[in-house]
Amino acid sequence: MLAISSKETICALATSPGGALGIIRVSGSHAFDAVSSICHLSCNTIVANTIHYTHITNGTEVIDEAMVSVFKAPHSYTGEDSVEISCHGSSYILKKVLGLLMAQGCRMARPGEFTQRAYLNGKLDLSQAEAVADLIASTNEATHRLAMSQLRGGISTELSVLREKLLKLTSLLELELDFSDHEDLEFADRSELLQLATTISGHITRLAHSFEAGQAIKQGIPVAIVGKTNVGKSTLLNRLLNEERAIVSDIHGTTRDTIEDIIDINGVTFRFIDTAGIRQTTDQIEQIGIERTYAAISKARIVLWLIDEAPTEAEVTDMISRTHGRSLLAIINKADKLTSGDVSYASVLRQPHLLISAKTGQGMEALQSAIYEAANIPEWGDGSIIVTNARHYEALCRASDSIHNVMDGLASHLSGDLLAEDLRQVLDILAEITGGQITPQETLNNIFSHFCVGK
Ligand SMILES: Nc1nc2c(ncn2[C@@H]2O[C@H](COP(=O)(O)OP(=O)(O)OP(=O)(O)O)[C@@H](O)[C@H]2O)c(=O)[nH]1
Ligand SMILES: [Mg+2]
Repeated sequence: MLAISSKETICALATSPGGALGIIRVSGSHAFDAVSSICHLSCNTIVANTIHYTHITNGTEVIDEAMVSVFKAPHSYTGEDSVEISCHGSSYILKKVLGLLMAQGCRMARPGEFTQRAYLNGKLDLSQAEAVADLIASTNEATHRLAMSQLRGGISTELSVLREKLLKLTSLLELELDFSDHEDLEFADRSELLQLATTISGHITRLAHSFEAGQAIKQGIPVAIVGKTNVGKSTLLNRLLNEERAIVSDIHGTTRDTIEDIIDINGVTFRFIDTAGIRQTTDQIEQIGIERTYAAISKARIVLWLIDEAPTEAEVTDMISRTHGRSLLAIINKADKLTSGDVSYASVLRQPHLLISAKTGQGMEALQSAIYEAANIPEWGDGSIIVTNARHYEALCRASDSIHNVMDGLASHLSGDLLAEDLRQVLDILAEITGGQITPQETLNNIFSHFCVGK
């Protein structure tokens, strides 16, 4: 079973060093006694969920003046008796207070141990516990919202909808099994069952596919800036970043290697990749740079194809085929130099395009909106769930395989009891995500080891 001894009382610094205040957390059955012995409070008898001013002392001298919050089980983050001591942020004080607590029998918490206890005590399911780590690591609006939605049970709710559908399918199958002797009785026919299984499979696939978007949002959506040499790719990167990040010159082939940097647009992080200009070359190094440009295209979700003259039909076809499966935005640069007599690009490009001047900044707002739109970020609040966690994704892929087995079995008239076994497997796999299923200790250790100490 889940082997974690909550008899051990743990303590740790919950805040980053260097701040004005430092908060020390203590949790476990001995927490009240331990804290009471280092200050002038009697945590066992004071009213739960209250905060108190006190002196932390080693018995002979006062170490700090502190505020102590007392939470009685089960009404605490961990579900155990817990105390939070807000001290002054001095590293000397904090070390000293932790030392006093350890002298009272507490031990230092491992990374994520407070949250692990919260999970084991049923305060959070596993996916919510994982969301806590994401919430702490969130750096912008998008990652914050994803973590918050998961913490508030977004994926758990979605999975319980799936579970309902799976249980319905299971019960229909069982009905078939129960009455299989009565050949004259009609039950949900197999095509109906297959239809239900297909809906479930679609639902699982949709969730699994959202992982790619989730990963992109977490790590920054990759946007490759590509095109021929000298079209102004590096100028565009610098303009977007508002700094002279890449070298700009009128010499063709200035950029030899990819250059990356991140920019937030509407609260979402985009990772822009300036690349070596595409042209025929005998220069070996430049050729390697161009290979990297193609590699950047294959890893990008959005490709900004910069041009400063009308491309040929062949060039358009080549770019469309290279960017298959990604959002391609054709961008005509150097608008400041264009005259109304210039070539009509529209017919050649075969797709919508934007007109900008990386040099003067013309069209940049429209470009940023187009990039945001191309990222296809689900509207917040429309209820769509985005999977951001690799463990959840891996489980969803396995669940998808198993539901496909069910579908194949239904199509090939496999016996009901074998089908029921596959269905049970799908249910078990989905339960792994929220931790409803007994989760192996190794998996738990792996999940919580990625937390910071004190959480
Ligand atoms: N008039 C005008 N010139 C521009 C504009 N954008 C870039 N340029 C100029 O075009 C030249 C090439 O710009 P770069 O940004 O180095 O072009 P690049 O596409 O990165 O070129 P490579 O790195 O060689 O592939 C520079 O002289 C820029 O000043 C623009 O919007 N208008
Ligand atoms: Mg360049």
